[in-house]
This record gives sequence, structure tokens and C-alpha cells, in this order.
Amino acid sequence: MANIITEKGVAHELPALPYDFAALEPYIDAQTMQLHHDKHHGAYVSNLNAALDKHPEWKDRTVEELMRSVNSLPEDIRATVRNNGGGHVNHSMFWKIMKPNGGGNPGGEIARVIDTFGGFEAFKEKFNDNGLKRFGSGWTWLVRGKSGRYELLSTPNQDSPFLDGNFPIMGNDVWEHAYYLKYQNRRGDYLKAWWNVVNWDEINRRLKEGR
Ligand code: MN3
Repeated sequence: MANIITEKGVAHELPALPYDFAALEPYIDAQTMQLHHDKHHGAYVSNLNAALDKHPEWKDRTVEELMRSVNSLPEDIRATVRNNGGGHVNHSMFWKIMKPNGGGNPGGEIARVIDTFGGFEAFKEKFNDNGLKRFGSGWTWLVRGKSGRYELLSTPNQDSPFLDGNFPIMGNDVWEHAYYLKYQNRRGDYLKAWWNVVNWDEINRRLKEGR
């Protein structure tokens, strides 16, 4: 993700949602999308920029670079950048790997990766199960590990897979803010419904980028 130049120097920017708030109905409701994008993601970006204002020498890094080198960051902003930079990079991926009239069976190269997990049904089950079992807030992921192996895993809070040197191919947000208005406590129903909005073209693009 590119940074933008502002009056205060280089800054991270909230990316525009690539479709309308209501576009993912009935699977994800418009109010959830609006709050999630404008308020939650918006706050991660402002908090990240506010932290980096204290150490401007880190401002020209992309958020992916910040995540990869989080342990080298000044201690007074390390946790803030980890949480809010993680929130920024995770959500920037999230909006793009969804689309209206998405879902269906995976095609292209990602279908071959998914087959190595025992087929699409087994893949979805494991991906959803990791999200369901994540206690509290977090994400469920398919990542490409350092060794080139593909893995299904979950992370707590806004921890980005980049923190551990993994490349996030696709992930679903299991924070309550992602689903509570429509699904209340039924996280499992949200996880199942989410496959109807998956954007396989973008996931195939990320698969190439991660190589
Ligand atoms: Mn979220």
C-alpha cells in the first residue's frame, strides 16, 4: 500500500471501499460495513499516523514493512504500531478479498492450493473452525509461510501474519464488530455466510504477490 503526502509529511491513508456499503447484503449488512470501514479501520489509520508522528523517521515505510520490522521500532510506539498498523493492513486486504456476487468455487491457482488441504469443503471447515475457536478477537487466515508452505492459522487481536514473516493470502475478521449487528453471538453463521462474498480473483492475485 502506498503512503500519501500530507501537510504533516508522509501518512497512511484509509483506502476507499471498492463497492457500496450495501453491496455485500444480505451476507454482511450495510450498517456493519459502514461502521467497520469508516470508524474501525479509520481509527486504526489515524492512530497509526499519530504514533508515527512521534518518530517521523519511520513514516516512509509501507505498513507491510512496519509489520515485518516491528521489533526494531522505538519501544514507546511499538505496541501501538503493531495493533493499529496490523488493523490497517488486515482491513486493507479484507475489503478487497470480498465483492458483491462473489463466492462460488475457487478457480485458478488458488484451487490447487486449496486441494492440498483435502478439497474445498475440508479447507472451509478448517478455516472456519480456526475462526470459531479464536477466543476473543482475531483473524482466521490462509498464509504462505517463509518456507513456501501454505498454512491455515489464526491470530489474536489485530496481529498481522507479516509479524511472523508469513504472507497473508486470505483472512476473515472474527472481531464482534465484523458481525454482531446481524449475527449477534452466532459467529459460526457469519463464518459460513462469508464464503458468498469471497473474491477469488483478488485472492489469486495475492497468491502471486506472495511468491
Ligand atoms: Mn475489523
